[in-house]
Amino acid sequence: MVQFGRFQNKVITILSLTIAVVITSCTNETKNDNTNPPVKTVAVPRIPAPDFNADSAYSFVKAQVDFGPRIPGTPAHAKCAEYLVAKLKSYGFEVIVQTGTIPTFDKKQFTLKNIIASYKPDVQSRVMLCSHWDSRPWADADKKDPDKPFDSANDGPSGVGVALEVAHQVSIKHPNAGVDIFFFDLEDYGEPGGDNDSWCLGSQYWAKNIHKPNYYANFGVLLDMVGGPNAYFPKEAKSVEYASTEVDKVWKAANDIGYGNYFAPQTKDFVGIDDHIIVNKAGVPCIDIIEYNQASGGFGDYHHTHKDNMSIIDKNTLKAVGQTLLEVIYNEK
Ligand code: AHN
Ligand code: ZN
Repeated sequence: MVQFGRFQNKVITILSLTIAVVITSCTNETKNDNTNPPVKTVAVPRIPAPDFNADSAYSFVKAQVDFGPRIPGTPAHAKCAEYLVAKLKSYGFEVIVQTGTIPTFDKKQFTLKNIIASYKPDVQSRVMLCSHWDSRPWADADKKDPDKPFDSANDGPSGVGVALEVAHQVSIKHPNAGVDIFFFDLEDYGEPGGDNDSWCLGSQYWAKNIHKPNYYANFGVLLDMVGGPNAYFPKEAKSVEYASTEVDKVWKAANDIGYGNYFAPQTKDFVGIDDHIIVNKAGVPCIDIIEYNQASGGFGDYHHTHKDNMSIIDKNTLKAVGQTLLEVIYNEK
């Protein structure tokens, strides 16, 4: 048997592709006498990703909202954690619940629960998906009842719902890469206009207490407010700063499969703090898919208001984001 090294294999692959191109040129082209053959580009074959089921993702968003606001310290929060853990386990993921006692800016204390789930934990090449699963305790951006809780369907559950449906598809058709899903707690308990450190308490805790020695992923994608109708996802500036290659990869995948109307080429700097910044500082390149509102030049008008409920969750947006993620995951070497 002749053994080929990696280099020879590459040469053989390139030769075969060239032969294939020559054959197709001969059969498909009408003959012309031009001595310069037409320049051909060979498309890299994409690995078919499974279909992301937006109805299923929507039902996962609704299931969270149906518990009531998932405010730290409440029964709804505790029950939702159980639901998320059970769901991830049912898809064959290995689940760790990281707990810690965390003080908040308003001098309270909560038991934080970061839910960390791994598919094929021993595979080296890994993709990380993250979202926060807690609800902000107050609709403090609303003129009416700013101190009351709100459903928070897009802020938290949309990202969690998309990630759960990715987990569901991964359980049916196995990708080559490993997949880690991080549901961070206590992201949204920050002080309005206050210190950045008052936000993202779950991811900050994880960064200081990494769940596994030497944990690493090729890159991470944070999903934040990924369910609004006609959502506009520009390239988020901090993501570009920390992980421009990964931003370009995800945005290209989205455009390749027809979701260029959601994933726009512009870069917008509108996120002061979010979990991806903490993950980047912990050493894993991480990008944020987050809705930008062109009218306000910032977050959507529902953000931290009573408008953020199931009525603003659009299956088409969940599909655009989820299908893009599957496209990236199944093509990850
Ligand atoms: C602030 O609102 C300060 N940062 C954005 C992080 C966030 C909150 N995303 C959803 N809710
Ligand atoms: Zn929020």
